[in-house]
Amino acid sequence: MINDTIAAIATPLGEGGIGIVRISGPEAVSIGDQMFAAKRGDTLAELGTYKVRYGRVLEPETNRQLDEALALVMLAPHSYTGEDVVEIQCHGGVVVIREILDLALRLGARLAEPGEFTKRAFLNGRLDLSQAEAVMDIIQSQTRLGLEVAVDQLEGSLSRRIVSLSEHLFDIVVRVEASIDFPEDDLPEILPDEIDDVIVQSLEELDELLATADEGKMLREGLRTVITGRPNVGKSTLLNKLLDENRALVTDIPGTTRDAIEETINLRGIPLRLVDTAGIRETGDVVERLGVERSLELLDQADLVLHVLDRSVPLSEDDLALLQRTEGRRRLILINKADLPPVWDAAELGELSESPVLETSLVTEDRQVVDELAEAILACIGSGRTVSAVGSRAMLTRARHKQAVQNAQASLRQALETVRQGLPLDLIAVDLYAALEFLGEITGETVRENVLDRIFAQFCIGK
Ligand SMILES: Nc1nc2c(ncn2[C@@H]2O[C@H](COP(=O)(O)OP(=O)(O)OP(=O)(O)O)[C@@H](O)[C@H]2O)c(=O)[nH]1
Ligand SMILES: [Mg+2]
Repeated sequence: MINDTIAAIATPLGEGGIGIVRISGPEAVSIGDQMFAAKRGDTLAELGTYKVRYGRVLEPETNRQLDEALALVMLAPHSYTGEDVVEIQCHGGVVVIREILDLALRLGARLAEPGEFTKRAFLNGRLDLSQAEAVMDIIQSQTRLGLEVAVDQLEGSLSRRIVSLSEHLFDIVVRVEASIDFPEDDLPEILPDEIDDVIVQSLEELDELLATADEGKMLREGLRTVITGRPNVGKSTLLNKLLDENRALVTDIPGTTRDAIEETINLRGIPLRLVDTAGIRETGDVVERLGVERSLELLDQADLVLHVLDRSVPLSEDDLALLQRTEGRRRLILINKADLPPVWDAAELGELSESPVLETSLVTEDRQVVDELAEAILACIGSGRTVSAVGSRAMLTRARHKQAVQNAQASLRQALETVRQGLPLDLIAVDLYAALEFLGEITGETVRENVLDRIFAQFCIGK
């Protein structure tokens, strides 16, 4: 049972029109009454739920006024947290809002931990875990498409799928158990074929969900896209082109870029976190060498590699060695400077050119080049096809979801094998229960406290 009252600043700290201090818990209204005096003279306790008052925030110790504000009352259970909530909407200044929060804390509230309001909403059954996660995804969404997926998840798109699947499985478990417990009864015995069907169907549905995981993660976190290649091939030119802005320095001197430069672009709904890096080469220059080391580290962490080559100078061992380093990764090879006379062609890449290859010239003003690049990148990440069909489809947006689905599948496969080998039914029940437990992790039904803490710790303060 939650019995303390928490408070936090719910708006970003900075200067703005309004700032909100949110108080939630059994003492929220009484704390609110001790710090807020309504112009009308009535108390928040008298007010009732979903009511607002204009008035003054007063420090009871000194009777000094801290600000003019609105106080909003939302009583349990019909509030975000499911508890009594008071929101003080004051002027949005750093000092004023901190003073008001401090006052609430002096009056008995405890400073909320990150995500604690949402955690309470979850513990009070207002949201399930995947919906709680969606709240954070809405706040952090980087593109409209990412936002839509998050909103659908908040509305229960993923939960509904998981719950209906679980119900099917649970129904089977119940009947399996009945036939174990009362083998002599006249209960319609469950046939192995029927169990087989349900498991196969569940496995298929979970496969469908799993197929959304890469894209879901991509929409939420963006794709770490590292631009690599030898010096002077046009990496920074590529970054600028995709950004449509002269963000990175471009010169004809090899070794221009030293520090990695990161910018996010929206590629048809997918946030691409583009990193332009120092060109890779052996160098005696200390600063450049540090840049090269950093480039290689970034390259190894990339979700997508854009490897730029220069067609106007001979292909070198360095190019090939670097290409080998990212072999098998999600990669697009850009053969640049197609406007200049070529000194080699794509066939020389041999097997390495099994990655998608695009010949291009990045110096043209032609915007079509950007479209071609976008198409090539989308094709490379296997997107576009599914993204456009996202609709209100359930998606797995986190590694946690994916893991749970995979674990559930493993248990189901185990159960299936048991059925097919004609082994005793109680063995099936164990695996079906395990599968249900894994699925329950997604909605939070069976999740452990430490996992919960980890999830909510990623939230912002005041949410
Ligand atoms: N002709 C031609 N020149 C290009 C093209 N793309 C880039 N360049 C030129 O190539 C030179 C190097 O471009 P950058 O973008 O600075 O190359 P980089 O790969 O970032 O180089 P480093 O930062 O030194 O590793 C510049 O003079 C660009 O204008 C192209 O398609 N055609
Ligand atoms: Mg550069």
